[in-house]
Amino acid sequence: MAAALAGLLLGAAAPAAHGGGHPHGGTSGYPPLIIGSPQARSSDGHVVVLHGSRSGYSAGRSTTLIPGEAGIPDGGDYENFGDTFARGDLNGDGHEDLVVGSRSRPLTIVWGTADGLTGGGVRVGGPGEFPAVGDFDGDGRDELALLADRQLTLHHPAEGRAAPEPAAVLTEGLEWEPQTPTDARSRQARGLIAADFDGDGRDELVARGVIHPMMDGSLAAWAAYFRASPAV
Ligand SMILES: [Ca+2]
Ligand SMILES: [Ca+2]
Ligand SMILES: [Ca+2]
Repeated sequence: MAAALAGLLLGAAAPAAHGGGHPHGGTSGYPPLIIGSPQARSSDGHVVVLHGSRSGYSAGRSTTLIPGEAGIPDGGDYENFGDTFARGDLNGDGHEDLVVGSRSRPLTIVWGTADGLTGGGVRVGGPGEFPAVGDFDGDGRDELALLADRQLTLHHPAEGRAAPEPAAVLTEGLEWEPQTPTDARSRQARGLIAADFDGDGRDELVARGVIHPMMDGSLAAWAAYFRASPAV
C-alpha cells in the first residue's frame, strides 16, 4: 500500500514537507522520512531523505536528492523538484522507489536499491501531475497513478528501471471529463491519494481539485473516488 501525501512539517528549512510512510528493512527503527523542498536552491528544488534509527531522526543521517546528480534527470532552472511525491515499489524488486513531482516538468522516478534511493532516475508523465502509488488490482505489485488537470491515468508496473507505461485512463468516458473548453481550462488538480479505504486488499484513489472561477467568481472544490480494478 502506498503511504502517499500524508502531511508532516519539519522545521523552517522544509517549506513543503510531506512525510509518513511504512517501515522497510525492519531493523532500523523509524522508517525513512521524505521531505520535499521545491523552493530550495532558487526554486530548482530538492528532496531530503532522513534515515531513521532506533532513536529517531538526525540531520547527520540524511540524503539529498538533487536533479542532475547521481543519475537523476536534470530539469533545468525553476524545476520545483519535490513539489509532490509518492512512494512504493514500482518495479517489484523489493526496494521502495520514490516518484517526485514538479509544477513545470514531468515527474521523476528515483529508483531504490539496497543502499536506499541510489539507483538513478527516469522521467514519467507530464508537468504538474500528481502521483500516487498503490496496488490497485490486488496482485501484490504496485502501480503508479498520475492525476493531470483533465485526466487520471493508471500505469503498468515498471520493468527494470524503465519508465512505467500508461495502462488505462480511468476518467475516460466519465462525466468527470470537462464538458466545454471553458471547463477544461478552469479545472485544476490539487492532489491524489491512494489507500485501501474499504479494506478489500486493493487500493482505491481519491482525486481532488478546484474549478474556477464559477459564474459568481467563486472557487468550487471537487473530489472523485475511484475504485479501480482494470487489468494492468
Ligand atoms: Ca523498486
Ligand atoms: Ca497491482
Ligand atoms: Ca480497497
